[in-house]
Amino acid sequence: MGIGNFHRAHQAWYTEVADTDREWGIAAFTGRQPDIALELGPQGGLYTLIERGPQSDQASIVSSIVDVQDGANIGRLVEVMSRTETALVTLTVTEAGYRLDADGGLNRDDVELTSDIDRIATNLAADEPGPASQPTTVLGRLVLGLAARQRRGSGPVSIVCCDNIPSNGEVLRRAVSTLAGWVEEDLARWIESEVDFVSTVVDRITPAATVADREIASELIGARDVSPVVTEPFSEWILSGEFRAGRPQWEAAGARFVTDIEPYERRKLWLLNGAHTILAHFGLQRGLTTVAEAIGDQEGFRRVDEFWNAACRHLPEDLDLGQYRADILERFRNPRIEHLLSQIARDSATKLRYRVAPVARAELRDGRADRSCALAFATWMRLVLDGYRAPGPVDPDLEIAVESADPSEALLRLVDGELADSQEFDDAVRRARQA
Ligand code: CS2
Repeated sequence: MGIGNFHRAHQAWYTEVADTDREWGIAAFTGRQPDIALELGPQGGLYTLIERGPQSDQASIVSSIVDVQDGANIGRLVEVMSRTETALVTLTVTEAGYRLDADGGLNRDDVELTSDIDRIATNLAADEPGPASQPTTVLGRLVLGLAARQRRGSGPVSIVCCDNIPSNGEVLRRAVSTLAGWVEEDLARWIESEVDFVSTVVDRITPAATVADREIASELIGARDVSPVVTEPFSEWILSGEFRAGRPQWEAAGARFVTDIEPYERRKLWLLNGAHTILAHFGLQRGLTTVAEAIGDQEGFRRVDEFWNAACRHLPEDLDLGQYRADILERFRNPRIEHLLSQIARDSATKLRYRVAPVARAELRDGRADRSCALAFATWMRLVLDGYRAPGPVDPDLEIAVESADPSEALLRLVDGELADSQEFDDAVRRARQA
């Protein structure tokens, strides 16, 4: 579920490389918009993956996606998910796609989500479900697919969350079980016993491809491709969980399976994604466009470095953090990867919650209101209050916070209640806003 560039540069590529016997195939469903299905469908799911190194491009054709569908095609989703041979559902729908609140629970005020409860119930009761009974949220669609699987007795399945959320498997388990329980207690119980939720750390910088990239791809492969994906050579996938229904041998393509994933999650979300979010707001405010430009700016680098120092105080030392930091810098500086800051600045409230807030909270517990974290919040607030909005759908909660009597407090609360309750941190953010 979710067939954006990242899924195609990551899980589809791992499956392609690992599954040399061609035992597996991905039925891919778009998320918010059907566009990629319209592009990829006529190509039979095939596309070029351009690995863009600092010096040159390398192209390969990925063929692991065997069926491409508009996510709104619920009938097809239900049919695929209820087949016994369907073993896995991966999700790449962005952090905000899960519609969680600041405490990590399902947002009960979310109208789409609550409407999905009725839609799922109506759908399950109907012989031929009509359009009004089609869930529209990712979680709603997933729950309906699982209900169909339960009814057909197709056995266990693994759900593999591939979005940048800490404990993403557990978080998804809670969200899916909660939503399922609102529909039907029995379904929630079946999910608890038959569905494996796998936590993962995913990493591969994948900027949006441009029109020029289509030509480059077509030239490299000697055929027309309207939907290539550009990515960096680096890639990482760490997974933790059960796969009762089986899985491709992703380790053959470099994936790692671990029992304790938490330290890896923190390392990646804080150091790489945290730096991205800091650079995005800082760079946009300075009139910069790409990550490479923002990290090339002395002040941009300084802000990241200070934040990393704070984050590393709360990471295990045996994770080779010095090397990890050096590698990130090299990846960010890849001058041929045009990673737009505006792409990263989407859904910033949710991103700050997972990437910067945990470091700020850990520092507070040690008695410090960390300056680099406060500055990260302050820079975002200034940008938003100056009227900047990243391309994409309007976030009504953000607009309410901006219009409130005390936007500084309201924006902080939108990200993290604990930080907003801390007088010390709130003061530090206000000081940073004035600096
Ligand atoms: C980025 C991520 O857009 C963003 O918020 O921080 O997409 C980042 O590029 C990936 O997580 C890299 O693995």
